[in-house]
Amino acid sequence: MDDLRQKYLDAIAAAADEAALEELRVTAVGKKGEISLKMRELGKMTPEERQVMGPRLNALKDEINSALSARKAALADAALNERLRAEWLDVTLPGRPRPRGTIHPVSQVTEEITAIFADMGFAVAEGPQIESDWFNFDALNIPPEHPARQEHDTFFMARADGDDRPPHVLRTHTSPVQIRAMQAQGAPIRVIAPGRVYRCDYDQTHTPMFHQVEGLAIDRDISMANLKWVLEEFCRAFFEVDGVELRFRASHFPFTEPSAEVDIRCSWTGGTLKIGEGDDWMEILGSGMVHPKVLAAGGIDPEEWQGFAFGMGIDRLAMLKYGIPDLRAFFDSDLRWLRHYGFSALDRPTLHGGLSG
Ligand code: 2U9
Repeated sequence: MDDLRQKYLDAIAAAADEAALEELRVTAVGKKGEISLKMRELGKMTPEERQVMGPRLNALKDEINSALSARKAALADAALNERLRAEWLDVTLPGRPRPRGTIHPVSQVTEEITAIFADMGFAVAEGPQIESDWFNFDALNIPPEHPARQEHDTFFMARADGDDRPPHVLRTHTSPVQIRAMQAQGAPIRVIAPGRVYRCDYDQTHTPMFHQVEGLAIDRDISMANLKWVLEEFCRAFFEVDGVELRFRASHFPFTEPSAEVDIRCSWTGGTLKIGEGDDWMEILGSGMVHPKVLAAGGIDPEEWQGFAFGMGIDRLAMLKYGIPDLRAFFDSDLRWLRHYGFSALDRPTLHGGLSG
């Protein structure tokens, strides 16, 4: 009996995990375990022997059961302690530093422009930056021999040797986006297309990649008067001056007829620009009524529908609104410049936002 006791108590003390403990429980005190079998032998004993052995076997069974529970609890404690040690975390450490980047002025101004036109019911349309020459030129009433093709300083994509099809181009304006939008949605339509455009030109006021936003509104009875109101509302909201005054100057673009360039009243005194006052005029955008051929290229019947379009340079608007002197610095990725001219991620563009927001 003592040997049996010692054997099991030693084995329990040495058990490394719960599975080993369970195996020991079955061999010792399970239904067919060693101690249970011994208890069955009580029946074959004399009453005197039974009176001695019965209580001793019961006590042994109890002792083994409590040794099993104690060992099980000790193993659970050890496992918990190990987890607490391994997964320890100092919650008093300072948090991670905030990212130090800023919103680029071009992104900020794009968001501001989008918010203003969204408020007037314009959706945002997007399209590829590598275009076929049909979408970039032909559809916009710029046929191959048209002088405007040369003026666009186009970047051409290479074709494979022996492929005689006209090369793709880097879009020179966002207008192809509106052709695609017209084809996909039909009329009526009201969209703006902000995005990157490319022209092979580089000097103080030109970079080979810049940003445009163009707008298009097509309906049955849209006129130049609607164009004028939309652009005035836009300028009022964007430059945050109630007294904006615009001047429409007759002009020419292949894709609009009639066409107008739009100037804004301003003053330049002491090198600072003030919008809405003074005796100077500054050109800020181009516009017009969409040419019937352009409507047709977009799959819209010019006998039934008409509308206006406009275009402006986002980079230049950003320079004017936020007093940024040099266009080329926009694309230098100079962190000191970005910290100076960039915007906090917490600044949300709103209709009343921007300068005062
Ligand atoms: C479609 C039909 C007509 C978009 C227009 C202009 C006039 C314009 C310039 C302003 C400054 C480009 O960034 S800039 O150099 N844009 O003067 N853009 S009308 O006309 C469209 C566009 C798409 C389907």
